[in-house]
Amino acid sequence: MRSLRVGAAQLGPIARHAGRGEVVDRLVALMRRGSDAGCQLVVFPELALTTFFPRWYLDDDPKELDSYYETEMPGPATQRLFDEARVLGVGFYLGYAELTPEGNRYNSSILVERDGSIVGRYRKVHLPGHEEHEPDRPFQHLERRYFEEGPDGFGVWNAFDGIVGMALCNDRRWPETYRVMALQGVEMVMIGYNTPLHYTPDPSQNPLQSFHNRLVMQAGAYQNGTWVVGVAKGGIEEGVESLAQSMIIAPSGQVVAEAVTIGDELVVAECDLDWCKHYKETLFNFDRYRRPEMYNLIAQPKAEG
Ligand code: ING
Repeated sequence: MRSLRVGAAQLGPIARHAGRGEVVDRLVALMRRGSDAGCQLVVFPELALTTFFPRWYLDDDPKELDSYYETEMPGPATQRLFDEARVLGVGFYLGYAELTPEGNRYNSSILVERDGSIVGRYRKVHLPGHEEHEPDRPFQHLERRYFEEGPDGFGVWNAFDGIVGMALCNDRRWPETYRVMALQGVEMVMIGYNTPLHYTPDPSQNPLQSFHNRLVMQAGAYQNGTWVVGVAKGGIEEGVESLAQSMIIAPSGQVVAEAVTIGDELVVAECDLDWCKHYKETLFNFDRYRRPEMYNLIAQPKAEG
């Protein structure tokens, strides 16, 4: 049995002007709790170093906008987290806003092994929300203005004695996210998220946020025979109520552990990576049962215009 003890490190709100130091203190505290609980891996949320800044139109204050991005990873404020990982022998997934030397801006995550080395990096493929300022909204969701769509697709990495992959927030709602990684043998998908409870384009979805969160991650796990670790930044962040409900889901689709608060909380589960075989080698034996020649429409490029 290839057992991986995982900690879903849920965060409560991060204030608009919170310094990196106070945030990294919270991340280190959760990582230490993970270590004390015997975890080899701790999963943090999306944009885990700052408040969810795309909720505001920030073009009038480029200094503030730029302050939310990391130009180095690890950088001066985050080196401490990498050092702690190495000392404790605990790896981690961290969501953050990336500003590359070329000036590209991505909603990114990194995967760090137990020796503190960066194993992989992911840049969010599915960017929700809108591109232009919509002042009538109660709050903005300007990810499509402040990030570019990730150009690298969905990769997997050999780490933690298994095959692991990363996604971010809205990605979890798209079945292709899990399937592309499952076709590469993924056994655990890590997904950080910031999900407001209010969805301005269709408020009828508001009471269904919790149901939809579970639905998509449980389906993704079961239909691809993979573990899924979903980790929220939840609670009321700068006045916006955000879904918590971090959870760890088995390849069967069963929720094996979930958060019970809307603040900083560590949710721990023993994940047997060999459990994936029960589904990958039976119902979802892709080589035997999949009919890609019947699925061409799914991968057709979008019509121009
Ligand atoms: N957030 C949201 C998500 O997909 C959203 C977008 C907001 C969807 C509110 C539904 C309701 O969970 C991110 N960051 O992708």
